[in-house]
Amino acid sequence: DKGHSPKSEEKDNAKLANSSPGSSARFRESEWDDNVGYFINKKLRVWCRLHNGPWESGQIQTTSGEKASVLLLDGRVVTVPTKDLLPANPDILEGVDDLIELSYLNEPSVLHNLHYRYSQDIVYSKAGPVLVAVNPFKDVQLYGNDFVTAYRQKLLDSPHVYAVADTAYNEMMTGIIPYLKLFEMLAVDLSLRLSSHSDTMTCCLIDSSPLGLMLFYCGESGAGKTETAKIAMQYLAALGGGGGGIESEVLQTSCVLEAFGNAKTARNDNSSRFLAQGERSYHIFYQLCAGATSDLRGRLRLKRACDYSYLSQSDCLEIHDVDDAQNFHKLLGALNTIRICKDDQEHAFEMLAAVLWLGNISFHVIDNENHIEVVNFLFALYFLVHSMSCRKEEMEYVDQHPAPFYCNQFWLIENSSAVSFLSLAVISAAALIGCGTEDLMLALSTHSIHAGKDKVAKRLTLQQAIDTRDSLAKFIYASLFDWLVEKINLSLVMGKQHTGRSISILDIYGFESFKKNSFEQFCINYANERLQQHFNRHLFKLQQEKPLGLISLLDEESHFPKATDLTFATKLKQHLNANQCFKGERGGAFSVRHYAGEVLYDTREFLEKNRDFLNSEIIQLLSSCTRRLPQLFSSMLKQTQKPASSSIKLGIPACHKHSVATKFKGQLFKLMQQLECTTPHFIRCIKPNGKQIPGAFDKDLVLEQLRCCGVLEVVRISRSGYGFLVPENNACQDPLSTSVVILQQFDILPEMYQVGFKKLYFRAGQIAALEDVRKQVLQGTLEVQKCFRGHRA
Ligand code: AD9
Ligand code: MG
Repeated sequence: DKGHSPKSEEKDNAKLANSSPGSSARFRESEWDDNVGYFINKKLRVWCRLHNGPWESGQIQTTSGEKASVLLLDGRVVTVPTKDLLPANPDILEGVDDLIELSYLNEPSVLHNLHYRYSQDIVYSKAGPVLVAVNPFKDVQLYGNDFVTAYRQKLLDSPHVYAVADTAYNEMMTGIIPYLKLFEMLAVDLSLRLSSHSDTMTCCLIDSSPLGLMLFYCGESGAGKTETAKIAMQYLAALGGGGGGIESEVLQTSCVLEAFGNAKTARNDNSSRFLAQGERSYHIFYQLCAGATSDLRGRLRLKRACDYSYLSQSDCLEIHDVDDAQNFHKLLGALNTIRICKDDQEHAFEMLAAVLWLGNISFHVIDNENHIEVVNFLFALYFLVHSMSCRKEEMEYVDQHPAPFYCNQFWLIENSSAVSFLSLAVISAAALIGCGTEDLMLALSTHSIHAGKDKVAKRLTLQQAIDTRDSLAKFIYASLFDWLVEKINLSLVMGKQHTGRSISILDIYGFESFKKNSFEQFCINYANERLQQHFNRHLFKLQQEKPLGLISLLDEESHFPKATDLTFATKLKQHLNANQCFKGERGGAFSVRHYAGEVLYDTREFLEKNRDFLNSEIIQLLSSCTRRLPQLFSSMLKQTQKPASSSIKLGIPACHKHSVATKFKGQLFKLMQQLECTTPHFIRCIKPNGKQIPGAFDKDLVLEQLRCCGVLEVVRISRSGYGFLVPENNACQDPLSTSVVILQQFDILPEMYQVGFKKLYFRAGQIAALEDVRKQVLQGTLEVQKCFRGHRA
């Protein structure tokens, strides 16, 4: 019983600790005056802050008025206002497993505890019911079979993902939760990161029956959600027997899903989803370009990653320490393990190559009104060199020079009709998709409008053509991803016996706040906001905040053909300025106060990204093509079949029934419904520094994350005593009398307890009864939370 007496001595002062909740925890001056003598007498440590700087550890020497002189650890003696002092925890509580064990829960104490553990590579801590995982950014010796066994056999009980996974597993096996179904759930964002276009989110379900248990990850981008999800899956796979079987298949799915679903961003080299220089599109494109065998390259007409404009425009083709070619081979292995057959693999690669080739299709403006034709001579020289016999030196020359170079060359022979239909990009894309080259060119450059009974083809403008091309590319990629998930799910359940029980793992993209934030960040942060609300509802029983209604306004404006980003910004300001979480900013900007901080959004491209329309020509093209993957487009096309007549009247090439934001919202809604039927296990991932380096613990950054995600509140609630159960007018008595008042108030009979000098002794069962009441009150209303926020303890 380590340090029982110091602890209980400290707890005599719990009144102090309990009276200092709220993010800016501090004593009320009167209380500090009452207790400062105690701190001096016992030489207890305090936290002391100089000129709003970092909190430092020290001991109070003397006080006069509202000032105290404090001896710091480094020997300096400083004089500070008492409001800049907070009680520190005794040494015996240094590095406790669960933050709720701390006598004082002020921010410097919590941060110190996490930092103390982190410096010893103990990256996991508990905060009451929540596991806090601080990203080590290096390999830590906490995983592997020995640890799995130790946690399974309860030889280890320190906080760990394994322990959370084990609890979930036990709950599942003992059937505490009825109606469990085998399935696995991953929410993966599906943005095709082309020309910084928009994101959508898809949930991958191995079985769409009701959710059982949910391991639930939250945290900023780069905090470690995906890695933690994988560690949990490792544990569960090991429990399932390890080698072979569904377990290893499940593990291999993350390799496949990551290749197709993750990309390098500024915050994370493996972000579960392009915006700026220095970022990449999905890993799979680079892997394919780097790792495909020469046979496959030939069949896919594949070039190097730098030859594709979708990949080359961000000036970032490689990631430090990542071997794309090697990862491609790992991916092939994983695809084999999860039994995606060679034919299907080949077809999937064809679709990827088609997407890359689509990106290389350029357009040529042919009149003053910006109408275009497809630039079908872009790669003509290249094609000629390869398809007709030409000198060897010419061929080498062409091979060594990237595409844009030819583009310039080509203007010279632009008028030659011999080459005008020989664009390698169009030809390759059409061949890979399985449609005619001319059909593809027509679909990308025109759209038909109904004039009475007639259909008239109209040329698109340059921007419309680019949008159409990019929408097609995104549509193919999104369909491919959906197809892949379906394949994985089928493969995992095929021929297996269902136990009817499941553990689900949710891993989403984390909260993002960059210098420039656009539609993508808005969607990502909106999703995180919803998940935070779920967390709050579950742990605090908090009422949901009133929604902003921003998406409805965006949709309204997206359907209005004359609307611009600026009219959208003005509309937002008109409608939302009264909302406390919204602020209209200068120009086309606005900011939203999210749970994790205020984010400044730039409305540029919001409307365009939200529309993301697939025009009827493209839909027809896809329905008529000899698809290599028959299932690939079918389900996606179903959603887009009926062109919205209103948009046709308006003459815009629009067919999607729903905007990106509306679809996104719908998917989130479905996810939230499923979450509501699970028993959640929350894991909060914390990013200790912004540089992705091991060892560095940026206290401000960590504190920011702890504050905004509610971890500090959870700790306070979890460990708050019974004091708040007492009516206010009884609260000022000594602890023992207060305790007796509580017992009387909740009808605990006198014969059920005995009052000692410093302690109360209960007969069996009484604590449980009292604990029940406490829980009910705690979870009952927000009022209670306010109650101990309001310093009534
Ligand atoms: V995002 O919202 O998808 O952009 P995540 O998923 O939160 O983000 P991720 O899991 O990808 O972050 O972790 C980022 C990097 O941190 C990883 O690539 C690892 O290099 C590093 N990391 C995270 N957790 C661990 C760990 N337990 N051990 C070692 C880790 N390294
Ligand atoms: Mg991730």
